Amino acid sequence: IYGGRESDITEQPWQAAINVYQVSAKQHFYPCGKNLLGPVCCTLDTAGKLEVILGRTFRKQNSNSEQIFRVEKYWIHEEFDNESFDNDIALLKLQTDIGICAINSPEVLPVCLPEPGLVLPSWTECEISGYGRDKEFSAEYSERIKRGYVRLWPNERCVSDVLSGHPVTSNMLCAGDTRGLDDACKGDSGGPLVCRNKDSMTLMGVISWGDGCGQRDKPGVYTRVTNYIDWINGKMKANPV
Ligand code: 4AZ
Repeated sequence: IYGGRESDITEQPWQAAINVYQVSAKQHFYPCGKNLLGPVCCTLDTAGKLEVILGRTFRKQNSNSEQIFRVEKYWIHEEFDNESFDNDIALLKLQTDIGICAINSPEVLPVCLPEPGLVLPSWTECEISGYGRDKEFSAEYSERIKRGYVRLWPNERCVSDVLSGHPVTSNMLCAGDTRGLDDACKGDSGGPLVCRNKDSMTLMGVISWGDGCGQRDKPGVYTRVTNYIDWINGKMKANPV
C-alpha cells in the first residue's frame, strides 16, 4: 500500500496472505493479498503449492491468531486476459486436514459479497489493504499490513485516457484518493477493496492493476466484483465443502 497507515489484522480480518512454495527449496513468501469469502474451504487431499495465511498482522511473523490452509483447488477466470487484465479474478478452495473451515475470530472474519446489482455512489470512501510495496520501486514488501482509503470514481472518468492508454473494461472499476495520498501498489493485487454498505463491509473490488502507485489523478484499477457473483456462486455450488 502506497501511503495509508500500518494497521492491525483485526481492522481487516478478511485479508489473507498467500505463500507460494518453491518446488524443492524452503518456502518463499509472496504476499499477494486475497480475500476470505466465507465457506470457500475444507475437504481433504492434495498438497498444492499454495498456502493461505489468515489472521496475521506481520507478514513474516507467526502469530497465535493465525490460521493456515493449503489450497485444494483454484480457478482462474476462464476469460482472464493476460494483456488487458480483463476478468482478473480467481477463487481458491481451502483445504484442511481436520475437516473444519476457518474459524471466526477478531483476526479472521469473512467479508460480505455484494448483490450483483449493487452500485454505490461515486466518491464513496472505501478501504484497501495489503502487505504489498510502499512505493512502486520499493525493494521490499511491507513487513506489516497497511490500510488506505480510496474513493470510487465515476465510470465515465474510469477510461484509458487517465491510465496511459491501457484499456479499461466494464469488468473494472477505478478508485483513488482525491487527496493523492493512498493507493494500492505492487504485491497488493488480489487484495480487498471494501466499502461499507448498510453497515456491512462489502467486497466491491479486487486490487488488480494501475499505472504506477500513488500518481496524482491516476486511480487504481480493481476487478468489479459485482460482475462475478454468479461466477463465484456457481463455482462454490459445483464444489461444495
Ligand atoms: C501491481 O502491480 C499493482 N496503483 C497493483 C495496483 C496498482 C498498481 C500496481 C494500483 O500489483
